[in-house]
Amino acid sequence: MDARSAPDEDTALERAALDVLDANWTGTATVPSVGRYPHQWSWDSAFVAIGLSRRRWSRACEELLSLFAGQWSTGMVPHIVFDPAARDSYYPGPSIWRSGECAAAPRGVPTSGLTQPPLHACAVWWIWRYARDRDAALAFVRRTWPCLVAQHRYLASARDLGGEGLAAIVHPWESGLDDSPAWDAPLAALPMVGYACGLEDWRSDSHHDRWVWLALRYRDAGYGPGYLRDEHPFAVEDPMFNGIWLASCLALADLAGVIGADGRPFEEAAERIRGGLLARLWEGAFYARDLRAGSLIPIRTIGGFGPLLDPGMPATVVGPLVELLESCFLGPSGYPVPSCEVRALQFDRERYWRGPSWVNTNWLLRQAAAGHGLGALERLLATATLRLVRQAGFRECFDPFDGMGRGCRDFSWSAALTLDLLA
Ligand code: 9WN
Repeated sequence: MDARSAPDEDTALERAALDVLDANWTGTATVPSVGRYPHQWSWDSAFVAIGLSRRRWSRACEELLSLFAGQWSTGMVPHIVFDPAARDSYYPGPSIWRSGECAAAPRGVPTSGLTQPPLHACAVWWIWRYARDRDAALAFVRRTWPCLVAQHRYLASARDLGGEGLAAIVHPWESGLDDSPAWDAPLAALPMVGYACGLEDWRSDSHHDRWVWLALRYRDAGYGPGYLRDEHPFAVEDPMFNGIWLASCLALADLAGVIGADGRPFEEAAERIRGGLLARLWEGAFYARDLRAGSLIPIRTIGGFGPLLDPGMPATVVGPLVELLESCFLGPSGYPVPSCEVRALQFDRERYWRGPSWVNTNWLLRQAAAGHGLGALERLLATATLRLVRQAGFRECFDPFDGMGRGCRDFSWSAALTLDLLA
């Protein structure tokens, strides 16, 4: 059935999505989920702003402005901006990150010390594009422009740990794809035993302990760029993070035209990232590069499709990528797109980024398909995603075989991006 064929159903779905977003709105930002994630997350807010831009334009602006209130003086946009009024139910919370002790962090706005995929320039472009009040839109672009430029400058300087133009993530949480099997090997290689963080000795082998250990180590080094370059044991060039960064560079080049700034530096940055992706992460498919091990991580995940977000990717790369998507991700799953190649040993249909399908990555791939003129793929991804939320609701993620909802309910980006798909 065509998932877009029934107007009454569409209206009901739109209403339900707006209800979720209203319920998750704190007055200044949208939390991903009231119970499980009671603060503001960075790339979640970008997706929410995109979804709201055609329905609640001013709130889409507020969403990004409240996120930028947490931006560090280095330009880093933190992956969490904490709401001091929220129940302290999320771990690790502000008392673990201790951003207030770091001179670069904003005063009075507790944040994490990590970042997340830099989708924000794309979100600002969306807000600009769909504004009815063109003066207000121009004012918004002018206001956010310095934040976006600083964010991109930070990535190009402090995060080019490989020295070849790509940004490195320094923690799996920075990828947004937290427990992706792509991070198993670099996590397993962490020299954890013997490091006492003040809370306890680390002897556990669980992913969660390794995530926290890594965050604490970075914190104890004062969140410094020199430490990241020379000592931090986790540094990975991720194709999804860099694909999103590239798309945002192109959005910045377009936004430059809006405010009469020079867009060329951002076009050049996009070219540099494209060159880095092809030279460093492409080997018949895109893989993440473990900078500490000095090698590619040989597992194909949803992250490997991030570079498709670049409309300038050559056909010699787009062709094989689409073939891979169709044969190893779309074909074997009834409810695409699984977050890990279905035949991989690490694939797990029940565990977050190790198998389930997600609305946000479906939406990103749909954008990518549109950018390459792949109309059939674009429609398939939209239809499949709407089918998921119609059948299971705005869940955090979905079983790729039977479409059953997984993770929390009433999840903001699932609702927000549904609005965009219905628009
Ligand atoms: C850690 C909020 C975030 C998303 C991530 C998702 C999950 C957090 C967690 O939730 O990560 O940042 O506690 O697992 O993996 O993509 O931004 O929705």
